Amino acid sequence: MNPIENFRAGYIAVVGLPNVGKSTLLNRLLHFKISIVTPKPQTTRKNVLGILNAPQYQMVFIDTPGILEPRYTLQEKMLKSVKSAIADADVLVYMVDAAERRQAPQEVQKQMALTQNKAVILALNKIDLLEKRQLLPLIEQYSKIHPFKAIIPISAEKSDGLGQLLEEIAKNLPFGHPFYPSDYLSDQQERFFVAEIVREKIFKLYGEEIPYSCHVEIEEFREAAPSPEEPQEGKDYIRALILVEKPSQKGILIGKKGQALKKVGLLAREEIEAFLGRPVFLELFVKVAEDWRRKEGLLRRMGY
Ligand SMILES: Nc1nc2c(ncn2[C@@H]2O[C@H](COP(=O)(O)OP(=O)(O)OP(=O)(O)O)[C@@H](O)[C@H]2O)c(=O)[nH]1
Ligand SMILES: [Mg+2]
Repeated sequence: MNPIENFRAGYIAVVGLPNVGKSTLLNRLLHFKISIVTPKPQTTRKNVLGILNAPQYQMVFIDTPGILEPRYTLQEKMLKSVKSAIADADVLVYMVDAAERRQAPQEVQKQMALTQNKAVILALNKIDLLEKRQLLPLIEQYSKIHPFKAIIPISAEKSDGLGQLLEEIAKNLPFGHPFYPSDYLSDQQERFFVAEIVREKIFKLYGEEIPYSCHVEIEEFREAAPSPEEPQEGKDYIRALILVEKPSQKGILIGKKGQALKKVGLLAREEIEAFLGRPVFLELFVKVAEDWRRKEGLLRRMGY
Protein backbone atom coordinates (compact mmCIF):
# COMPACT_ATOMS: atom_id res chain seq x y z
CA MET A 1 0.00 0.00 0.00
CA ASN A 2 1.19 3.51 -0.76
CA PRO A 3 2.23 5.02 2.60
CA ILE A 4 0.74 8.38 1.57
CA GLU A 5 -2.68 6.79 1.76
CA ASN A 6 -2.54 6.79 5.50
CA PHE A 7 -0.30 9.72 6.36
CA ARG A 8 -1.64 13.24 6.60
CA ALA A 9 0.32 16.48 6.61
CA GLY A 10 -0.69 20.10 6.49
CA TYR A 11 -0.67 23.62 7.84
CA ILE A 12 -3.04 24.73 10.57
CA ALA A 13 -3.36 28.46 11.28
CA VAL A 14 -4.48 29.29 14.82
CA VAL A 15 -6.30 32.61 14.60
CA GLY A 16 -8.57 34.80 16.68
CA LEU A 17 -8.74 38.08 18.57
CA PRO A 18 -5.87 39.12 20.85
CA ASN A 19 -5.54 37.35 24.20
CA VAL A 20 -7.90 34.43 23.52
CA GLY A 21 -5.15 31.85 24.19
CA LYS A 22 -3.70 30.98 20.78
CA SER A 23 -0.09 30.84 21.91
CA THR A 24 -1.03 28.90 25.04
CA LEU A 25 -2.67 26.29 22.81
CA LEU A 26 0.41 25.91 20.64
CA ASN A 27 2.64 25.45 23.68
CA ARG A 28 0.36 22.82 25.19
CA LEU A 29 0.00 20.88 21.93
CA LEU A 30 3.76 20.78 21.38
CA HIS A 31 4.59 20.20 25.06
CA PHE A 32 7.14 22.94 24.65
CA LYS A 33 7.07 26.68 25.12
CA ILE A 34 7.47 27.84 21.57
CA SER A 35 5.42 31.02 21.69
CA ILE A 36 5.40 33.61 24.45
CA VAL A 37 2.29 34.06 26.58
CA THR A 38 1.29 37.00 28.74
CA PRO A 39 -1.96 38.32 30.22
CA LYS A 40 -1.69 41.34 27.89
CA PRO A 41 -3.29 41.44 24.43
CA GLN A 42 -1.09 41.73 21.33
CA THR A 43 1.71 39.67 22.78
CA THR A 44 2.40 37.74 19.58
CA ARG A 45 3.68 39.98 16.79
CA LYS A 46 4.97 37.51 14.20
CA ASN A 47 3.77 34.13 13.04
CA VAL A 48 5.38 31.32 15.00
CA LEU A 49 5.62 27.89 13.48
CA GLY A 50 5.34 24.76 15.61
CA ILE A 51 5.46 21.23 14.26
CA LEU A 52 3.65 18.31 15.84
CA ASN A 53 4.78 14.89 14.64
CA ALA A 54 2.84 11.67 15.16
CA PRO A 55 2.91 8.27 13.43
CA GLN A 56 -0.17 9.17 11.38
CA TYR A 57 0.35 12.87 10.71
CA GLN A 58 2.52 15.94 10.70
CA MET A 59 0.70 19.08 11.80
CA VAL A 60 2.44 22.36 11.09
CA PHE A 61 0.79 24.91 13.36
CA ILE A 62 1.09 28.63 12.77
CA ASP A 63 0.48 30.81 15.82
CA THR A 64 -0.56 34.26 14.66
CA PRO A 65 -0.92 37.75 16.14
CA GLY A 66 -4.40 38.60 17.38
CA ILE A 67 -6.75 40.02 14.77
CA LEU A 68 -7.27 43.76 15.22
CA GLU A 69 -8.12 46.96 13.43
CA PRO A 70 -4.63 48.36 12.69
CA ARG A 71 -3.84 51.78 14.12
CA TYR A 72 -0.17 51.95 13.15
CA THR A 73 2.25 50.30 10.73
CA LEU A 74 3.35 47.51 13.07
CA GLN A 75 -0.29 46.49 13.52
CA GLU A 76 -0.81 46.54 9.76
CA LYS A 77 2.09 44.12 9.45
CA MET A 78 0.63 41.96 12.22
CA LEU A 79 -2.69 41.70 10.40
CA LYS A 80 -0.87 40.90 7.18
CA SER A 81 0.85 38.00 8.96
CA VAL A 82 -2.52 36.66 10.06
CA LYS A 83 -3.87 36.84 6.52
CA SER A 84 -0.84 35.14 5.03
CA ALA A 85 -1.06 32.36 7.64
CA ILE A 86 -4.71 31.86 6.70
CA ALA A 87 -3.81 31.79 3.01
CA ASP A 88 -1.14 29.12 3.66
CA ALA A 89 -3.36 26.96 5.86
CA ASP A 90 -5.20 23.75 5.05
CA VAL A 91 -7.29 24.10 8.19
CA LEU A 92 -8.05 27.01 10.49
CA VAL A 93 -8.50 26.75 14.20
CA TYR A 94 -10.53 29.81 14.98
CA MET A 95 -10.24 30.46 18.69
CA VAL A 96 -12.59 32.45 20.84
CA ASP A 97 -12.51 33.20 24.53
CA ALA A 98 -15.79 31.58 25.52
CA ALA A 99 -15.82 33.46 28.80
CA GLU A 100 -15.56 36.86 27.15
CA ARG A 101 -18.81 38.58 26.26
CA ARG A 102 -17.32 40.57 23.37
CA GLN A 103 -16.80 37.25 21.64
CA ALA A 104 -20.50 36.56 21.35
CA PRO A 105 -21.60 34.55 18.29
CA GLN A 106 -22.72 37.63 16.29
CA GLU A 107 -19.26 39.14 16.69
CA VAL A 108 -17.54 35.93 15.70
CA GLN A 109 -19.74 35.74 12.64
CA LYS A 110 -18.30 39.06 11.40
CA GLN A 111 -14.79 37.72 11.80
CA MET A 112 -15.56 34.78 9.52
CA ALA A 113 -15.11 37.16 6.58
CA LEU A 114 -11.37 36.65 7.07
CA THR A 115 -11.38 32.87 6.69
CA GLN A 116 -10.90 32.76 2.91
CA ASN A 117 -13.30 29.81 2.51
CA LYS A 118 -11.00 27.48 4.45
CA ALA A 119 -12.23 24.68 6.65
CA VAL A 120 -12.70 26.19 10.12
CA ILE A 121 -12.73 24.40 13.44
CA LEU A 122 -14.05 26.62 16.19
CA ALA A 123 -12.19 26.24 19.47
CA LEU A 124 -14.11 27.63 22.43
CA ASN A 125 -11.28 28.31 24.82
CA LYS A 126 -11.12 29.05 28.55
CA ILE A 127 -14.05 26.81 29.41
CA ASP A 128 -12.46 26.41 32.84
CA LEU A 129 -13.94 29.87 33.49
CA LEU A 130 -17.47 28.80 32.52
CA GLU A 131 -20.10 26.85 34.33
CA LYS A 132 -20.93 23.56 32.67
CA ARG A 133 -24.56 24.50 32.02
CA GLN A 134 -23.49 27.54 29.96
CA LEU A 135 -21.66 25.44 27.41
CA LEU A 136 -24.35 23.65 25.43
CA PRO A 137 -26.44 26.76 24.66
CA LEU A 138 -23.25 28.53 23.61
CA ILE A 139 -22.27 25.75 21.21
CA GLU A 140 -25.73 25.82 19.76
CA GLN A 141 -25.53 29.56 19.12
CA TYR A 142 -22.14 29.33 17.45
CA SER A 143 -23.26 26.45 15.27
CA LYS A 144 -25.80 28.76 13.62
CA ILE A 145 -23.35 31.42 12.46
CA HIS A 146 -20.97 29.47 10.21
CA PRO A 147 -20.65 25.95 8.79
CA PHE A 148 -17.84 25.03 11.17
CA LYS A 149 -16.23 21.63 10.66
CA ALA A 150 -16.56 21.20 14.40
CA ILE A 151 -17.00 23.22 17.57
CA ILE A 152 -14.72 22.05 20.33
CA PRO A 153 -14.76 23.36 23.87
CA ILE A 154 -11.26 23.43 25.31
CA SER A 155 -9.15 24.83 28.05
CA ALA A 156 -5.74 25.40 26.52
CA GLU A 157 -4.34 26.31 29.90
CA LYS A 158 -5.51 23.07 31.51
CA SER A 159 -4.91 20.95 28.38
CA ASP A 160 -8.58 20.03 28.40
CA GLY A 161 -10.25 18.90 25.17
CA LEU A 162 -7.03 18.98 23.17
CA GLY A 163 -7.23 15.31 22.14
CA GLN A 164 -10.58 15.93 20.54
CA LEU A 165 -9.25 19.04 18.83
CA LEU A 166 -6.29 17.13 17.38
CA GLU A 167 -8.58 14.38 16.14
CA GLU A 168 -10.75 16.91 14.36
CA ILE A 169 -7.75 18.68 12.82
CA ALA A 170 -6.30 15.36 11.60
CA LYS A 171 -9.56 14.45 9.89
CA ASN A 172 -9.43 17.67 7.90
CA LEU A 173 -5.80 17.46 6.77
CA PRO A 174 -4.88 16.27 3.28
CA PHE A 175 -3.00 13.04 2.74
CA GLY A 176 0.61 13.65 1.83
CA HIS A 177 4.28 13.60 2.71
CA PRO A 178 5.57 15.48 5.76
CA PHE A 179 6.95 18.97 5.14
CA TYR A 180 9.72 18.83 7.75
CA PRO A 181 12.00 16.14 9.20
CA SER A 182 10.24 14.39 12.06
CA ASP A 183 12.53 15.82 14.75
CA TYR A 184 11.84 19.46 13.81
CA LEU A 185 9.86 21.52 16.29
CA SER A 186 10.02 24.84 14.47
CA ASP A 187 11.70 26.64 11.61
CA GLN A 188 12.80 29.62 13.68
CA GLN A 189 16.31 30.02 14.96
CA GLU A 190 17.47 30.19 18.55
CA ARG A 191 17.92 33.97 18.20
CA PHE A 192 14.22 34.45 17.60
CA PHE A 193 13.21 32.51 20.72
CA VAL A 194 15.80 34.26 22.85
CA ALA A 195 14.56 37.70 21.75
CA GLU A 196 10.98 36.62 22.40
CA ILE A 197 11.82 35.47 25.92
CA VAL A 198 13.27 38.90 26.70
CA ARG A 199 10.15 40.53 25.25
CA GLU A 200 7.90 38.32 27.34
CA LYS A 201 9.62 39.42 30.54
CA ILE A 202 9.13 43.08 29.53
CA PHE A 203 5.43 42.40 28.90
CA LYS A 204 5.11 40.83 32.31
CA LEU A 205 7.12 43.32 34.35
CA TYR A 206 5.91 46.68 33.03
CA GLY A 207 2.52 48.40 32.82
CA GLU A 208 0.75 49.42 29.67
CA GLU A 209 3.05 51.72 27.71
CA ILE A 210 6.46 50.08 27.85
CA PRO A 211 5.65 46.59 26.51
CA TYR A 212 4.05 47.96 23.36
CA SER A 213 6.87 50.37 22.67
CA CYS A 214 9.63 47.74 22.92
CA HIS A 215 11.28 45.74 20.21
CA VAL A 216 13.99 43.22 21.09
CA GLU A 217 16.72 42.00 18.83
CA ILE A 218 19.76 39.86 19.37
CA GLU A 219 22.86 41.75 18.28
CA GLU A 220 25.35 39.08 19.16
CA PHE A 221 25.05 35.43 20.03
CA ARG A 222 28.41 33.79 20.56
CA GLU A 223 28.66 30.15 21.54
CA ALA A 224 30.91 29.36 24.48
CA ALA A 225 34.57 29.58 23.55
CA PRO A 226 36.74 27.43 25.82
CA SER A 227 39.58 29.93 25.97
CA PRO A 228 41.31 31.20 29.13
CA GLU A 229 41.16 34.79 27.79
CA GLU A 230 37.42 34.59 27.48
CA PRO A 231 36.00 36.36 30.56
CA GLN A 232 32.75 34.43 30.51
CA GLU A 233 34.36 31.10 29.86
CA GLY A 234 32.01 28.20 29.38
CA LYS A 235 28.96 30.35 28.73
CA ASP A 236 27.33 31.58 25.57
CA TYR A 237 27.45 35.33 25.24
CA ILE A 238 24.19 36.99 24.20
CA ARG A 239 23.78 40.71 23.67
CA ALA A 240 20.19 41.83 23.28
CA LEU A 241 19.21 45.31 22.17
CA ILE A 242 15.88 46.70 23.32
CA LEU A 243 14.51 49.51 21.21
CA VAL A 244 11.99 51.94 22.68
CA GLU A 245 10.17 54.79 21.00
CA LYS A 246 11.04 57.73 23.29
CA PRO A 247 13.79 58.75 25.71
CA SER A 248 11.28 58.79 28.59
CA GLN A 249 10.56 55.11 27.97
CA LYS A 250 14.24 54.32 28.12
CA GLY A 251 14.33 55.79 31.62
CA ILE A 252 11.37 53.75 32.79
CA LEU A 253 12.68 50.56 31.25
CA ILE A 254 16.05 50.90 32.94
CA GLY A 255 14.64 52.12 36.26
CA LYS A 256 16.39 53.60 39.28
CA LYS A 257 20.02 52.52 39.29
CA GLY A 258 19.19 50.03 36.56
CA GLN A 259 17.17 47.89 38.94
CA ALA A 260 14.16 47.38 36.65
CA LEU A 261 16.19 46.27 33.66
CA LYS A 262 18.27 44.04 35.89
CA LYS A 263 15.14 42.14 36.80
CA VAL A 264 14.27 41.67 33.13
CA GLY A 265 17.76 40.32 32.55
CA LEU A 266 17.62 37.95 35.48
CA LEU A 267 14.26 36.41 34.59
CA ALA A 268 15.11 36.25 30.89
CA ARG A 269 18.46 34.62 31.51
CA GLU A 270 16.92 31.89 33.64
CA GLU A 271 14.42 31.05 30.96
CA ILE A 272 16.92 31.27 28.11
CA GLU A 273 19.18 28.85 29.95
CA ALA A 274 16.32 26.42 30.41
CA PHE A 275 15.41 26.82 26.75
CA LEU A 276 18.93 26.28 25.43
CA GLY A 277 19.89 23.76 28.10
CA ARG A 278 23.17 25.56 28.79
CA PRO A 279 24.40 28.56 30.77
CA VAL A 280 24.46 31.98 29.12
CA PHE A 281 25.80 35.42 29.86
CA LEU A 282 23.06 37.85 28.86
CA GLU A 283 23.63 41.57 28.41
CA LEU A 284 20.79 43.99 27.72
CA PHE A 285 21.15 47.39 26.08
CA VAL A 286 18.46 49.99 25.52
CA LYS A 287 18.31 52.46 22.64
CA VAL A 288 15.73 54.90 21.37
CA ALA A 289 14.49 54.36 17.82
CA GLU A 290 12.06 57.24 17.51
CA ASP A 291 8.56 55.98 16.63
CA TRP A 292 9.78 52.64 15.26
CA ARG A 293 6.24 51.18 15.25
CA ARG A 294 5.26 53.61 12.51
CA LYS A 295 8.37 53.38 10.34
CA GLU A 296 8.11 51.12 7.35
CA GLY A 297 11.86 50.89 6.70
CA LEU A 298 12.76 50.13 10.31
CA LEU A 299 9.99 47.56 10.60
CA ARG A 300 11.18 45.80 7.49
CA ARG A 301 14.69 45.62 8.87
CA MET A 302 13.22 44.18 12.08
CA GLY A 303 11.73 41.37 10.04
CA TYR A 304 8.11 42.50 9.92
N1 LIG B 1 -8.39 30.64 32.38
C1 LIG B 1 -7.76 30.40 31.24
N2 LIG B 1 -6.82 31.27 30.81
C2 LIG B 1 -6.20 31.01 29.65
C3 LIG B 1 -6.48 29.85 28.86
N3 LIG B 1 -5.71 29.88 27.76
C4 LIG B 1 -4.96 31.00 27.83
N4 LIG B 1 -5.24 31.69 28.98
C5 LIG B 1 -4.64 32.96 29.42
O1 LIG B 1 -5.01 33.99 28.53
C6 LIG B 1 -3.96 34.95 28.41
C7 LIG B 1 -3.58 35.14 26.95
O2 LIG B 1 -3.00 33.95 26.46
P1 LIG B 1 -2.14 33.92 25.13
O3 LIG B 1 -1.86 32.49 24.82
O4 LIG B 1 -0.97 34.86 25.24
O5 LIG B 1 -3.21 34.52 24.11
P2 LIG B 1 -2.99 34.87 22.56
O6 LIG B 1 -4.28 34.59 21.89
O7 LIG B 1 -1.79 34.19 22.03
O8 LIG B 1 -2.76 36.45 22.65
P3 LIG B 1 -2.04 37.43 21.55
O9 LIG B 1 -0.72 36.87 21.22
O10 LIG B 1 -1.95 38.73 22.29
O11 LIG B 1 -2.98 37.51 20.39
C8 LIG B 1 -2.81 34.43 29.26
O12 LIG B 1 -2.86 35.07 30.51
C9 LIG B 1 -3.13 32.95 29.38
O13 LIG B 1 -2.58 32.38 30.55
C10 LIG B 1 -7.47 28.92 29.38
O14 LIG B 1 -7.78 27.89 28.80
N5 LIG B 1 -8.07 29.28 30.56
MG1 LIG C 1 -0.08 34.96 21.19
